[in-house]
Amino acid sequence: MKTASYFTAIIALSLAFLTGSADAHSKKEATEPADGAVLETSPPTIAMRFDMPMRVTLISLTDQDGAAHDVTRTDNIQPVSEFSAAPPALPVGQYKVEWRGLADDGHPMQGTFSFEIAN
Ligand SMILES: [Cu+2]
Repeated sequence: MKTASYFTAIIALSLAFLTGSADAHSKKEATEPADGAVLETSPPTIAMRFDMPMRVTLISLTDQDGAAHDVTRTDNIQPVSEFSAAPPALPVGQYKVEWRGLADDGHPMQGTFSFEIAN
């Protein structure tokens, strides 16, 4: 029956949203610095932890003026569960990290997080 399967699908989808198990990927990756963090000094590391190996294809660090700051990555663009890169010494300001990647299951993923360095 078409109607029944439709409702079954709706219920399955609702449950999946409630439990968060629909997607193999967590919606919020753990990051370093944490999203919204206010730091007193330039962070030694920019890092993201993934729930499955991720080939990070792009990482960018920009400040409040939109200026890009190059980070030094060590992953050789290989799939990693924990990506980390070293930023240069950053002055006081607001920063945004944007990344794109390809998950082990072939899904393209992306994310952003922000932090601030204050006096
Ligand atoms: Cu996936």
